[in-house]
This record gives sequence, structure tokens and C-alpha cells, in this order.
Amino acid sequence: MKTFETKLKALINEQEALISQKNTPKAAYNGIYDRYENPVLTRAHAPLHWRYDMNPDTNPFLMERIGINATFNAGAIKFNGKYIVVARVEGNDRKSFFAVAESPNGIDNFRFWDYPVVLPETDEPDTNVYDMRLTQHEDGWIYGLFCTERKDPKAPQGDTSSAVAQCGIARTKDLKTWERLPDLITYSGQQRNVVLHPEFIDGKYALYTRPQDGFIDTGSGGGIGFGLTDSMENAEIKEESIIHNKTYHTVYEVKNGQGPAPIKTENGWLHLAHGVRNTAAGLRYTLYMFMTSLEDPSKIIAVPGGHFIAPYSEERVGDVPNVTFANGWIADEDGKVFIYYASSDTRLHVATSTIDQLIDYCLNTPQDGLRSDASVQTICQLAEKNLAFMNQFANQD
Ligand code: M1P
Repeated sequence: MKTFETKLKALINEQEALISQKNTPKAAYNGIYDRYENPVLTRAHAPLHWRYDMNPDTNPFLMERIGINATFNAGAIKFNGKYIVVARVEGNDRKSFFAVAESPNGIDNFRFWDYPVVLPETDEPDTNVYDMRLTQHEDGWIYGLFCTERKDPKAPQGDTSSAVAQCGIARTKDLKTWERLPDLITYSGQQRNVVLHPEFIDGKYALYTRPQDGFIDTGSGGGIGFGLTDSMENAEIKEESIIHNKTYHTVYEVKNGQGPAPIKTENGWLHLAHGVRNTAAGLRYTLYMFMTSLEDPSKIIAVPGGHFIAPYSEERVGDVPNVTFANGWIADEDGKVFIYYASSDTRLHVATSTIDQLIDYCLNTPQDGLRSDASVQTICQLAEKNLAFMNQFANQD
């Protein structure tokens, strides 16, 4: 029979092999980004010392005492030369919390820090927190905006599911000690997917929002909103305007939400978002991109049609199937971009691209023509151009 010590060593070796596994790009090519063979974070990456009591006297069977169910939707930032993700970690008890993992190269060797983030609460404690968007703001702070979920106080007796989502706000200078600020005040029912723009606009803090009437259903709300607040210490958006609406028969027909903070480029701000549509098999979440004007980040200047990243093959399977969701990306100084996207609310992946490729994608991908015939016309135009171009070469031979 295996001893306690042998079993523990086997667990440690197995996890080390997983964490140190080299990640390689997948063969499939679209010229826009590379996907990778392995997820960068799975529940098996969660530190063993969070899960097992390692003392044989108190845990003679070496049982997992605290189960981790999933590691997904992560904010991301380059910090002290390391690629950092602040993942949504969900325990077997369904509670999500944040935990920092770092990698030397952004594509593999992600290792969680020794402790999860200890997030101070407000006077109204959060039941669940998730989906942190990190913004290195020009005011010098790193802000983490996230969804705080609490039971709906107006829920009728016996309704044990209704919840209220709002935007929680925390800030830090070192990703270790977090200062909790009051939740964002808006005048639109509930909020999820709120993201802080990295620069002041007209001397104010600018936020992308997602107003919604209900917890899951956006109802008459929805779309990606934009609003300004004088301070983050008492953040309040008095006027929210929708800059990108949910739209019939697009990948953002039912709802959408800003992903991470936008990336500044010479041509405008690059935005990553998720769009949701309904199917007979339930909601399908894909990622899409758009660009806003450098002078006015609430003004859309390009929206390539269709999805940018959708759940493929094994990514479709998980706790909430058919979902890709992203709330973190990192742009390196040399123009390389690391896109951290989660699949099916279960695990975290990376895709790599460059600023130049993403600009080209945004500016030169045809827009959604909103009708089948428009899509066919767009294909015909490209086919005609290509056939003429290829014939030129054939005639030269
Ligand atoms: O389950 C899919 C996603 O659903 C929610 O996102 P949204 O409010 O945009 O529909 C969030 O719970 C998110 O974490 C989750 O990945």
C-alpha cells in the first residue's frame, strides 16, 4: 500500500509536470492569431496546499479537503516583467474568488501565487465575485473592476436564485494588497462587464458598462455602454450612453459586454468584447472585436463582422458549454498581443497575435451585412478579385 508520503510526492510531481509543460501553437491557421495546444490554467493548476491538508495526523487518507472546480475568466497585466493573470477561481462550493498566476513568457508555466487574493468587502458583503478587469490607469493605480453578486433582497419568499449584479471596485499597487472602494453607482438596474478606460477623458474617469434589467437577461437594457465619473473613490455614472448595441441576427444578438480595457494604437483603440446569441442548445458566447477613435473612445470606427474567437472542439465542453469569454489581454512593447480567453466557464487559454494583425483584422474584415444575400455578395466580390489576380499569374506562365 502506498504511504502518505509516496501519495503526496506523486501529487506534487504530477502537478509540476503539468505546470512546466511547454505550450505550442496549434497547426490551424487563419493569419489573425495562434491558438495553443494546452490551456494555460486548469483547476489542476490550483496549488495543492490550498486543497490538501498535508499533515498525515490530521489527514491520514490525504483527502482533498477543498475542491477547486474551475479556473477561468482572467484579467491580465504585464507586471515587473511577468505575464500576470488574475483568474476567476471557482471552488466546489460554487464560490468564485480571485487568484494571481504568473508566467515568464505568457503562454506556459503559469503558476499561482501562494495565496488567493484577499479582497476586502464593503458594508454589504459580496456573495460571489468574478470576472475582474485590470486597468493600469494613468493616475498610477491598478484598478480591478469586477462583478459583485448578492441575493436579490426583493426576491419573493421561496425564490432562492434571484440575484443582483453590480460593479465592485478595488485598487492596488502591487497586486497583493487591495483597497476596496464603494461599488459603482449607475441608474440602470444591474451591471456586469464594467471596464475602466486607462486614460482620463475630459479630466474624468471613463467606464465601459453593460446595463441590464435582470441578472441573466439584459431585458430592455444591454449593449456596451459608456459613462464618465469624477472619481473612483465614489464612482457614479449619471449618464450612460450605449456605444455598441445588441443587434438582431449578429453574434451579439442577445447581449454583449466589453472584455478587457482597450489597447491604444496609432489607428485607434482596439476593443475585445463578447457577444451572445441564443440557440436550441442554449446561449452561445463568442468573442468579437471593434475599434474606437483615438480622440473619442466612445466613438466606434470599425466593427469587423462575425466572431473573432469562438469555442472550438474540446473548448465547447465544460460547466457552461459553448462559451468563450475574455476579460484580459496583454500588449507587449514589441507589438505582440496575448489574448487570455476562457472556454465554457471551465479553463483559461491563450491566443497570440500582434497589434498590426489586430488593426488589419478590424479595418479590413468585412462588416456584417445583416442579410444572407449581403454575405454572399461580399464573398463574390472577394472571389472575383482573387480569380482575376490568380488568372494574371496563370497567363504569365
Ligand atoms: O456563463 C457565461 C458568462 O455569463 C456571464 O456573462 P454575461 O453577463 O455577459 O452574460 C458571466 O457570469 C460570465 O462570468 C460567464 O462566463
